[in-house]
Amino acid sequence: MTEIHKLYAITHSLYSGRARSYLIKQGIPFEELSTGHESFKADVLPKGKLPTIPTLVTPEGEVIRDGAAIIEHFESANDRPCLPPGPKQQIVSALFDVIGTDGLLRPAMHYRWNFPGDNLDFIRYHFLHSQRDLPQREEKTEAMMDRMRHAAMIFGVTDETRDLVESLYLEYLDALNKHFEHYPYLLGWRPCIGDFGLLAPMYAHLGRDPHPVRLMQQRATRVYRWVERMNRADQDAPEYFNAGTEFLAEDEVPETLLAVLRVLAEDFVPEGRAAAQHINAWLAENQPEPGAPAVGRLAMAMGTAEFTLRGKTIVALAQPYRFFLLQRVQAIYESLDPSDKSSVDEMLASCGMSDLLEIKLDRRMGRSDNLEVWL
Ligand SMILES: N[C@@H](CCC(=O)N[C@@H](CS)C(=O)NCC(=O)O)C(=O)O
Repeated sequence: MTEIHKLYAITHSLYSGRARSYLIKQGIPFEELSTGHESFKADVLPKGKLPTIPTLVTPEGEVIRDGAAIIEHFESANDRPCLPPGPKQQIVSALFDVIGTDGLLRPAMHYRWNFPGDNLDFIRYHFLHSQRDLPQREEKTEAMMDRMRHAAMIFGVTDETRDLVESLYLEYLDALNKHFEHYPYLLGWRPCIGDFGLLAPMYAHLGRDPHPVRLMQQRATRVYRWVERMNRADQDAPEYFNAGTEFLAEDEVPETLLAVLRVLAEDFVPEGRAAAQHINAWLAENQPEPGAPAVGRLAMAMGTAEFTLRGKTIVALAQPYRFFLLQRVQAIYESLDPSDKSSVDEMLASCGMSDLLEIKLDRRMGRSDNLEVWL
């Protein structure tokens, strides 16, 4: 038996970037394989249940599907190296994890799919080579790409909203760039869970596809450096001359990071409210059995929710996964004593995120047999 983990993933996949970075940073030896390998269909999928990446196979043969579950597998076994000690920092870390994996899909899809002149050949290479060289490979590539091309629209980018999506992204990018003037990671000198979540959209799409990566390099060099840093095992912070090694002391959440959250709150909060309302109506109508899967592929989506942002209407896919991760933020809050709760309340109010503690689905979600399920 080998000690090497197998990570089924691929370079251009959004969610893969999160798990890969975690394995790199934690020094966990792994080999990366695409799902085009025979072993994926034959051995992994029956246990992973859905053909999504990342999916991890441990040296003992355990299969773990889903980036959050992969990270949790190692965190729980190793004394939680990526959980900051303070309550405010824990909340911020968990919040960036949700925002990264679910709150930045709109710009990620927009900058990948709506700049075909710069991006298309590059993207096609990756979709093509994620599969074996079988006769229908070209056809399958086009079909896969068409399915994903629609994703930009499904998440709310249209001719009417495009300028708005871009302005919001650029404001966020500028704010994050400013934050990294002071620290190499979100909460100081080492990555927290939130860094990995945030890397998901910031690597494969926004920090690697030709059009958006140029934008990032030219406009937000420090963000680009963070993306590089998150893919290296060492701290990779030579440009910080006072570097420490830990999370910031005394549960500090820098004002520069709150400024990032303030921009992100503008769509994340109203979108969350609208999606919760939509999914709650779906739950009331469909009454899924306890244990029924709360996850599917894009095609099996529950529909869209509508919200207003800076005077424009955005219609975007409502996905339960956002609330699965939001439950974790809310659970951290619930576990706090009253004085910690009030300092968290004050922090969230200062960046427009207070409502997130209240936005909930009428049914909780858990995980069973590699699937998110309704409890
Ligand atoms: N919740 C999962 C989502 C994984 C996911 O949707 N991955 C995409 C690639 S970035 C995928 O495999 N899509 C294929 C499909 O949905 O069929 C995670 O965080 O790992």
